Amino acid sequence: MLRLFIALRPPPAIRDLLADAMDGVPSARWQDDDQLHLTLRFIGEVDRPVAEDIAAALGQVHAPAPTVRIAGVGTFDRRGRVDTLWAGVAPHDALAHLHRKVDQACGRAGLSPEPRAYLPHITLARLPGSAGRAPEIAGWRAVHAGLSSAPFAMEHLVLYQSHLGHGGASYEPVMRWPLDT
Ligand code: 3AM
Repeated sequence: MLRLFIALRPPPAIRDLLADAMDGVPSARWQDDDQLHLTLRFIGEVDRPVAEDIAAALGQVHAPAPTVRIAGVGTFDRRGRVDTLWAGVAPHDALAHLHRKVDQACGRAGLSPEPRAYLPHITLARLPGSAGRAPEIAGWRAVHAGLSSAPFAMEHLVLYQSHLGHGGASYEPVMRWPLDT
């Protein structure tokens, strides 16, 4: 089985800007440079023939390469505790359009549509145990609220394989397709 997801990869200057926001929360497991991505669609575990159908369907996607900028930071909570720190991107329309196209391509490969609302973000850190870290997390959000970049284009759709390990996941780009520029 292959654990897959579809994402966009920010360019190096943007990854450097994001790395500058990776500080000030002692328990955070900050993402390495090669882990930084913007997820369009999480697929999960599929066997190889399904992966091949997904790749074939993604190869048929035609959509403009989204141009976005980094816009602030945020957090995801699970069961009342913050488990993810992320950077926002704006505007959302081009990403939502691409997300729909990718979701439709996944549908053609036999996957069900994504049930959750799509909130574009770039994960900066996982928090394995954030209990007692609320002041640091609030401080981090306040310091980086104005995080922003010039507009940049993400020109490739990337199919990633996720390898789960003890120190967190590593992400391997397995195929990529150019978007329209
Ligand atoms: O882009 P991020 O880092 O937010 O959280 C996981 C990561 O997203 C997400 O897929 C990306 C690559 O692992 N992910 C993992 N399991 C998931 C699930 N069951 C999931 N997204 C939705 N449902």
